[in-house]
Amino acid sequence: MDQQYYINLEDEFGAHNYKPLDVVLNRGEGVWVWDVEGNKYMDCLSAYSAVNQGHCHPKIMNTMIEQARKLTLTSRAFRNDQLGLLYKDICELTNSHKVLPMNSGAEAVETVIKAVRKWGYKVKGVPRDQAEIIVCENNFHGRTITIVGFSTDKNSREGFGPFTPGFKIIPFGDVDALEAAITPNTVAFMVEPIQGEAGVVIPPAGFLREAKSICEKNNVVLILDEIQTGLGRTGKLLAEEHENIEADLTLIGKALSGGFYPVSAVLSNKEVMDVLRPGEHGSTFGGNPLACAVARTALKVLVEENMIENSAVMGKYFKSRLSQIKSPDIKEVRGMGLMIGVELFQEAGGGRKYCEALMNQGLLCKETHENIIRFTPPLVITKEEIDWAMERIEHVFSAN
Ligand code: IF1
Repeated sequence: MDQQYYINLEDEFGAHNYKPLDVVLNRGEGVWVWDVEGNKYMDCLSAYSAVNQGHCHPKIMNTMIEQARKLTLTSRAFRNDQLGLLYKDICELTNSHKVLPMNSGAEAVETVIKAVRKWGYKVKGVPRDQAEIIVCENNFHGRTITIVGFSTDKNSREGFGPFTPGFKIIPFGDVDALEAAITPNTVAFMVEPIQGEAGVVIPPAGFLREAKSICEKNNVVLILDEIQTGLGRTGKLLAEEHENIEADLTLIGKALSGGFYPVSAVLSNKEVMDVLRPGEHGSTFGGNPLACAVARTALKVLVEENMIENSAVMGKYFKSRLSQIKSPDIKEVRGMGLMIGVELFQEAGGGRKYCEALMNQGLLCKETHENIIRFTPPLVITKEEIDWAMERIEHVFSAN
């Protein structure tokens, strides 16, 4: 079947909440994917950083198959032998004290909102139903009603109200605004170390460190959403390491399973988590043995196969090569590790055009906010593969 057949099926029977590039994929290996007609592409999106370990990593795949043969789901009504092992692995790797497993990133965000509110009432002494959480402009934390309620993006929010109260919005990277927004009812400040959807926006150096000290001073919980920046993407296991801090609560997801399966988790280095008692929170699939086994191997290969160091080294190389492109369309190249954004001038006519041209050259990436092209390949990418990509990227920028 040619691609059009599958595209027509999606158009006819599917919801139209996405506008994907017209490439229909059916196979992946490492940084490469193939479409149904056999064309090969380099994946420079990595499923929004969920396949940091590369497509169909053989060791993760093996674990998935082996565990699927044994036991997949018990619910949390009973225990399973993989859950405690995953907790231990995560805690040892990240220095956390407690882990709460969920499935999607949005669920991890919802979990943390519940936890810090409860902590506010039980521990901090905030009056009932008065808890406030501070978030940033241009945030992206997911798609649930509560989460889109504190989004500042029109598309994400418009038409979905009424929303959950209790959120205050400050400019990203502004410590003075953070300090000014804190009241006795503030329970938490939640922020992405680098804003992904906003267009790979890096805050001023020192922002997270200062935010941490302001939070500490005011007995406010610092929550870092590392669902996208975590697990090697920025060249460190967690992006917080660039500023030598530890958040009170950290959210991870996406690459926690290497893209095999939705697995997310809330990590806690403070006893906020202990306020959640039996019956107050959970999920049918959260912490299931298949998810835990897959996540354990996904973390293991990330570390053992030096993907985090590779992200740092290759990210630097990729960014420097991109910075050398001479094009009147490019306004800025920025990024950390293999989380790189190329911002175009308004006059360039939008990133979509470039993404389509790159697709025709065999390179898949995705624009964000019209004018920013994101390059976030799997962390297993080699120098030769970046050179291959750069030939195509340079060609497309010189042709336009
Ligand atoms: C879509 C972007 C990436 C996230 C952070 C929580 C979540 C995400 C920092 C929710 C999810 C996604 C979802 C995806 C597009 C995407 C994205 F373009 F919006 F910014 F990754 F780059 N926190 N990010 O980035 O996690 O519930 O989806 O598992 O199509 O909505 P989720």
